[in-house]
Amino acid sequence: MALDFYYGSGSPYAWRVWLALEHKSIPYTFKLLSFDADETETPEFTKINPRQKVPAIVDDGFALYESSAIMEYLEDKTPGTAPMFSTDLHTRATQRRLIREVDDYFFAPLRKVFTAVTEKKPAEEVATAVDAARAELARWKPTGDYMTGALSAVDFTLYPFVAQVERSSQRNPQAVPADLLPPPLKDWAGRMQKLSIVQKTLPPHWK
Ligand SMILES: N[C@@H](CCC(=O)N[C@@H](CS)C(=O)NCC(=O)O)C(=O)O
Repeated sequence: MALDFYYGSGSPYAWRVWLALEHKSIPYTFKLLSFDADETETPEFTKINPRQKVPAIVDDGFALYESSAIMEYLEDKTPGTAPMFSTDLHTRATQRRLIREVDDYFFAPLRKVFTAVTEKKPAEEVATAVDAARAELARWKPTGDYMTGALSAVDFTLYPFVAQVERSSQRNPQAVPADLLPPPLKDWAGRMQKLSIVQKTLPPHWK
């Protein structure tokens, strides 16, 4: 039976789970919730995720939220099909570490840039946020075609944030400079963008 996948357009956390579902070819029923209509706050959805956030899944009556836990669940459900984590002990540990680093360190400086731009803060404030973001972005270098060699859950976790940087820079080049992404990350993002699973899962409101 197909699992229910609760998604909100533009959520980088929900996007990573969508990429994982597509990568692993796990059948799912797509449940698009509207943030504008507060559909994450309905009593029905609150039973699935009391924190009222997407993504969430319900698989054969089992409800799970938190994107990285969902990715691990999907991997454990069908470990042999299109793996998202390495079987090598050290690579797998590194992948888990990088996923934590995306959530704990990568996004915060970028959020400051997005906030400074959308709230039309003074140019100086935007520039300070951009410098801090550059320092974080410089840490991220793929070790092969993808972040840890083969395509993995790390790429699915990181890409939605990087795609957001590229989109912001196209829409607002004065505030978000085109060279904000360092070359290794830009090249990797170009490879990611070409993947059919990425094209299929672009946030609906981006299209
Ligand atoms: N730590 C959570 C974060 C999920 C999250 O923050 N989701 C946001 C969208 S990006 C959300 O659903 N917010 C509810 C709302 O804005 O109504 C995860 O990894 O799943």
